[in-house]
Amino acid sequence: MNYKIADPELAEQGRLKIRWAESRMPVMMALKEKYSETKPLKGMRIAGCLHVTKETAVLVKTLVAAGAEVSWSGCNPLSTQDDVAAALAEEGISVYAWHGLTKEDFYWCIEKTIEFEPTLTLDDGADLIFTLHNKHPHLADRVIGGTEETTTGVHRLRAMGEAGKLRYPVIAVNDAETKWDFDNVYGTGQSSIDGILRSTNILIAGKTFVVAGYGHCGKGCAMRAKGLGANVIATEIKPTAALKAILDGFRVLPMDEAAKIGDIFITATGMKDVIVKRHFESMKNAAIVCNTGHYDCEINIKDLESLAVSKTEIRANNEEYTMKDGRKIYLLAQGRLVNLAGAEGHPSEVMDMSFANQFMSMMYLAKKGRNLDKKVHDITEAQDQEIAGLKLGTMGIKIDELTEDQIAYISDYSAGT
Ligand code: ARJ
Repeated sequence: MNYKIADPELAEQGRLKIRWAESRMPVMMALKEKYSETKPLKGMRIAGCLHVTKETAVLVKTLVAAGAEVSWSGCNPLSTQDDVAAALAEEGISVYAWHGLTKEDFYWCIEKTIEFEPTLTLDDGADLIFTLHNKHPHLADRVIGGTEETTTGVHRLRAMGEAGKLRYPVIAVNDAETKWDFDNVYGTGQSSIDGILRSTNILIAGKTFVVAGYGHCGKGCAMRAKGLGANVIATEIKPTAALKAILDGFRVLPMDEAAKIGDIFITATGMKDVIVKRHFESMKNAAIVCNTGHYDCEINIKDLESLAVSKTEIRANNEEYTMKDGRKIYLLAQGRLVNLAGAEGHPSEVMDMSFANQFMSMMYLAKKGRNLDKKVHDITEAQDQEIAGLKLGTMGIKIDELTEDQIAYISDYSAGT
């Protein structure tokens, strides 16, 4: 058996989910059709480590249609949609993922995809690249190139590249304009609120909503919470980001102050220990705490546990902690990505562009990866514009074009006032 999943019986439900995603991902469907004849990825063995969702299934099926062999694991213990995994396995795709993995299972799944001796890797959070580099350096040396989906992964891989430790080139999909200005902002904004609502069903209007981190993801959460009538407070460590939050109309406070007044807290920083013991100690009764960053270290759960006398799963993805003084604090999705563990991740429409970047980067690496330096590379401006153009086309939106005369004007340095 070339897969390990929770329940093969869920395949039919998974197939329908994927069909629904396909109906919202026109750029991916166009790429699939375009490359299924020529099969430019023929001969490539792609190992992927990325949330097993209906959108990811569309990416996997597009890679397979373009000729690749694929082996996949999830990149978070709580984000796998078991029905989607079943549908992929049914199609003969080698998938190792189920919801509720232990840490041991998590790495076992990654190891299974490494056994396949990939020529390309596709990561979200860089766990596959790290495992290859740390445990199987000889196999890493045979990899042509890889991609990385998310901010946290890109940060670490850039550090690794600068230290001369990368054994193959990596493309920073996250840093494409058609990824971080859309997926990170509008995707995270909507899906995080979706995760909060599914696990609480609270009224957002009138609540004090604290967003830790005003990067692309935090900005999206703040914008959508405001739209639902919340009073939004942002916390930051970076002066320019704090200023952006202020000029976007939000309050900025240190977390020590925000902790006392927030009703809902969401971390979107990529940093550990953003909410710790002293914050839990000063929170109001019934405060809700969750995270939308890649790793579950932003909220210090050990600190929360140390203050609690009991905990009860009060609803799915919602645990009620009772403090020694009787206050209750509610932790969503065990501090893991609330949008993927508590809901279904970003909507398909926005993943359409992120995954078009993944797909085109895989094609680029298959063709040119052997000639690239072993460091982190950005997506080209041409690829960004091509994907944005394709997306606009599928939306039936036309834009203007520069005339010859205008092109000459922008590069003319002799003209002045
Ligand atoms: C697969 C998703 C989905 C989804 O692109 C987003 C990112 O940077 C990740 C951080 O781990 C999550 C990823 N993402 C969001 N929504 N991946 N399917 N529906």
